[in-house]
Amino acid sequence: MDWEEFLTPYKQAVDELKVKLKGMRTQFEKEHTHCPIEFVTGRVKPVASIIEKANIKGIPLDRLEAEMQDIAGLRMMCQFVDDIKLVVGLLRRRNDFRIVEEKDYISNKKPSGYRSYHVIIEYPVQTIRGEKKILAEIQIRTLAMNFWATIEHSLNYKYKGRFPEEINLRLKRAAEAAFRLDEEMSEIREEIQEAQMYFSKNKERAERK
Ligand code: 0O2
Repeated sequence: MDWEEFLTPYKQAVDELKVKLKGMRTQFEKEHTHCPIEFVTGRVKPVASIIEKANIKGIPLDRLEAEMQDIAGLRMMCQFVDDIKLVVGLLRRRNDFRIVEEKDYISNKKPSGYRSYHVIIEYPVQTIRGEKKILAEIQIRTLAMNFWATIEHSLNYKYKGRFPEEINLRLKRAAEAAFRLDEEMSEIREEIQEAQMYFSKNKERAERK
């Protein structure tokens, strides 16, 4: 398997999608309206992780393109839970890719405590041999959901999912705390947004002087 050749369109897709999704943020900033997107990241899954996941899920290497949805992965972080719906709505209205599946791990959190909204897209990459459609996964989550998932992911790397009981308990409690943090922030959402808008306008005024 020539991994470099296989991953080239995925790298291109991640680069392009990062520009496009970050562009959404810039457009909100220009309008001085509340920006539902805090920041955007993207990555191509490392080869070792692709092989490991393929083994676990029993995906033959010649079926990766059709069956592994997150070789190209984008992440959009939001301040508030309600922003996630807004962002998903914006993604649904775009016509530069097709949504093939949506996974709502916010209404239905995973047994691990993981919460996030996943949108699987089919993205057309333009190559010198014509168009190639690839699958990509956009994860949309709040900063609190991201904090928890990042920590859990690194612990998972160390313990391979077999957490000692103490860590397991702490992770469950941390997931509940992240959920409550999101709820608390939603309660004072309007107050926070007014303050942020005031700050953003003043900053622009100061820069113009
Ligand atoms: P990495 O290292 O992020 O690339 P499914 O059969 O649909 O249940 P699948 O195909 O794994 O399973 O899709 P799913 O569940 O939507 O998960 C895809 C990605 O979501 C994962 O990629 C993680 O990034 C994230 N994710 C899902 N569950 C968890 C979780 O319990 N904890 C954390 N921290 N992240 C999670 P990878 O390949 O696991 O990892």
